[in-house]
This record gives sequence, C-alpha cells and structure tokens, in this order.
Amino acid sequence: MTDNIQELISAKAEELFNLCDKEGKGFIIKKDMQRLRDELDVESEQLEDVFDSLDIDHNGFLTLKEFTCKLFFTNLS
Ligand SMILES: [Ca+2]
Repeated sequence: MTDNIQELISAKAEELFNLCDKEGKGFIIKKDMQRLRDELDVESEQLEDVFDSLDIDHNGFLTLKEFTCKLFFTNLS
C-alpha cells in the first residue's frame, strides 16, 4: 500500500509538495503532509510512513529535493 502512495506521489511530486507547503517554506513537516490525506485518500499512518521513508537525513523536515530524490531512486528499483 505504501508503494502505491509513493507511486502516486512520484507521478506529481512537485504538485503535491506545493500542496503541502502552502506557505512556501521550502520544506514540509509531518503535519503539512497530512494535507494529502484527502487528496490521496489514505490513512494518516500511511502518510507518516511515507514521510519517514522520504526523510533521508531524519531531521523531521522534507525538502523538495528529498521529496523527489528518493522517489527517483524508488522508480529505478
Ligand atoms: Ca530531511
């Protein structure tokens, strides 16, 4: 299921990132990520899992680079 979410996010990474980062901070936190719940019709826990898997340096912030970088590698595997 998490894989499906990552595919969805991958397909429109930048659009979804901007949806989370409404304030234009340049990064998103877990709370911002919850804005995707309605958009992707997924559970809050699943979004947290995706967040954790994308947050490569585990600092609690997701930059657009992290958002798209990891997805790039996910697509390759
Ligand atoms: Ca990070």
